[in-house]
Amino acid sequence: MTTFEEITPRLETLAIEVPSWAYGNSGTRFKVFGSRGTPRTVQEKIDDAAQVHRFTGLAPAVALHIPWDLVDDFAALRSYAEDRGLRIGTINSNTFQDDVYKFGSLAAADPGVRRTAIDHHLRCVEIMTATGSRDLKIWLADGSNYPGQNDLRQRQDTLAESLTEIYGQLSGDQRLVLEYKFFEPAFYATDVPDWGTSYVQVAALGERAMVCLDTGHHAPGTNIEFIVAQLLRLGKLGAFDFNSRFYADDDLIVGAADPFQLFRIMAEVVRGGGLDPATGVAFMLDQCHNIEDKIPGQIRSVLNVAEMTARALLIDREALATAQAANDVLTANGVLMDAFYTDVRRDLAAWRDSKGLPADPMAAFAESGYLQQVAADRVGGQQAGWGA
Ligand code: AFD
Ligand code: MN
Repeated sequence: MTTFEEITPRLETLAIEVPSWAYGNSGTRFKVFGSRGTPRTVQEKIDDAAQVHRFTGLAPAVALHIPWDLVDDFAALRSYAEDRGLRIGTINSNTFQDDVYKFGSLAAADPGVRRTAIDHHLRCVEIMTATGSRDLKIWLADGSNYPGQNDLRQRQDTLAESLTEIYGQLSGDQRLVLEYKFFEPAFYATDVPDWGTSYVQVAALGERAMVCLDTGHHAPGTNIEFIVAQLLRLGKLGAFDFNSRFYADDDLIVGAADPFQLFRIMAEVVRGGGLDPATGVAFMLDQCHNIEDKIPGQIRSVLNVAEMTARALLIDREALATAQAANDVLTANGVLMDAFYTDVRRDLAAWRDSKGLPADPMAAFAESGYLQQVAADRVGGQQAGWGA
């Protein structure tokens, strides 16, 4: 029987990256709701992100999105973040919001469009060097809405050529993580729709190209933890984009829609060695808080990941292996469910307290008055959002 005290050394290695864009206004294609105190600048987004780490102790990095977070001096921005206890994490490219990319970007048929998209990514690599970031995350909206619109096969070759040039610009321990999504905004075919396509593309590039798994990017019913197990086995799980969904890419608070699925995902992460920092898996959140307060939404997300990770670490692996080897179906399932049903919230509260962190981060943040303060301070200017 594994005790909570025995798992804390591994739990403490959890380092979640919060997304800068979660602090801006976001929404659906129907409406983006603003809220008082929303950041106007990337510095204010970093101020908000620092609150999540301050209250949880498990979110020491903030991922940036380019061009939304463009500044003149990224070395200065790196210092700004570090002065607030954060490092700048993954640099997310954006080739999904400019008119030039109407028919695709890195996979576009037009070589001029591809050049523009490649140059955008080369700029992102320059920024990575200034911020000390390890990962360049690429998510492409490239695809088609109607059969016949694109040459599906040719676009794979075209994409490979574009990625090869970008990959060639990486240096040191810099990596490229390629994210897949089965639909949206393209509705008939997406050029990187599934983990297999991402894997094939990154395997062709080299050892510093990895797959990014966004938990909201699968068809309903997909066994995501199987993909986690497989990518860890292949040494190609580079990053998660954590969120949860009921129907599509809803970008809701991770664990909110299905805590059991998050537990099963973390169980495969633990089993596959993904929790070991040396394995290099980035645990990023990729969420939009359209109707709930953004900072508490991020705090809740970090707490959900920590809670399901703790439960996954409590799985009695010896008993599980014995039952599996004996084809003892019900015992094996029971061992897993025992860990899932273990309420670790009091243990986590005591652990935080022992670290000088608030036992109840949500209540502590609410009592801090931070939201009221920024609502009073951040008057005027252009609130950050999807397009900002
Ligand atoms: C959108 C995309 C994808 C990407 C994110 C940040 O669906 O998940 O990672 O934007 O660029 O949510
Ligand atoms: Mn994502």
